[in-house]
Amino acid sequence: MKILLFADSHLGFNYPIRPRIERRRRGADFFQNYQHILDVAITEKVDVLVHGGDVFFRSKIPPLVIEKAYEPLLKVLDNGIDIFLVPGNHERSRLPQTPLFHHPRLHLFDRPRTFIIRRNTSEVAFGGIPNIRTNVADSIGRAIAASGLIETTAQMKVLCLHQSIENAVVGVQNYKFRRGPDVIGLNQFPRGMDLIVSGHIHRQQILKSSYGTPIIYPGSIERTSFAERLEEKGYYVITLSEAGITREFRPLQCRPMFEWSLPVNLIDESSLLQEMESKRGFLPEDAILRIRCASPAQLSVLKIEKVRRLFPASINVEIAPPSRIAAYHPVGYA
Ligand SMILES: [Mn+2]
Repeated sequence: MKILLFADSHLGFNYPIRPRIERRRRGADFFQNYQHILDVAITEKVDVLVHGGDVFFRSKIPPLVIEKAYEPLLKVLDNGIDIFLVPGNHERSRLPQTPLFHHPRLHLFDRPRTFIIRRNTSEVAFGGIPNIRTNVADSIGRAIAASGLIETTAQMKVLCLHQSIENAVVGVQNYKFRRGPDVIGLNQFPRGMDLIVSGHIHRQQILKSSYGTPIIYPGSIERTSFAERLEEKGYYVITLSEAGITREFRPLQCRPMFEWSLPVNLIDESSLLQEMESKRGFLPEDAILRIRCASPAQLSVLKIEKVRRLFPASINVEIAPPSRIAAYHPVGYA
């Protein structure tokens, strides 16, 4: 059985429906990679498509974005592909309703539950749990038991989640999740699972449970924050067979991110703008740029509209406060 696994598409991110100001936004990049993945699922005739959660960027989504996200799934379903959706934290563990949820090949983990997929002689059980927002360490055991995955008699068992798991790594500083109330311990997964897949962590990586089950994070399909600027983005194509599991990471096209730090000695507007002007030639034309101020004084003197005018319209520009002011938070998952 061939599975395509992706997660954290965050559709609706930087996708204003009626923008007050016309400028390049990043929202279309997310839809583009999303559509690319659905096209691959169809052309490579996968059996199953798993979305590990955070389909959408937030829980209140404009109807247009909901429609744009769900509409292309119908073609996937009509090609005989089963789709599994794990509600993530960004959709508050619930996805917006759609008539698609009544399609016999669309399987939603709206509560802990298990679906069995049969292809020729093989039989794979997919158990899943919607995102548990607090105290997952306490409740994950009960949730897995409630899913019915443990006692199913299918040949192979896949567990689908949207959670932080012990030893997962995020961010440019390689922050590593240790055990805690909101983290699942590697010894909390039951024996007898063949594969565990999860969304939530935006960096693609593979962990192993205490029983040796591979845990695959496909990562997000685009960079949602600068903490992900060094990460390759993509999805997995996985085959399950009696001989075992093979997996292949496929990269997606992503726009490059740059962070500039302004020299601390510059404080007046014109010398700051001049500094940016002298460096802009080093950027590729599809860059996403963050300009980091060295002091609160620089931040107060810079006007974003003026700064944006220095760069080609194809480059996204934002200004950030001095990094010591912003409290450190392990973004790069969310
Ligand atoms: Mn996410």
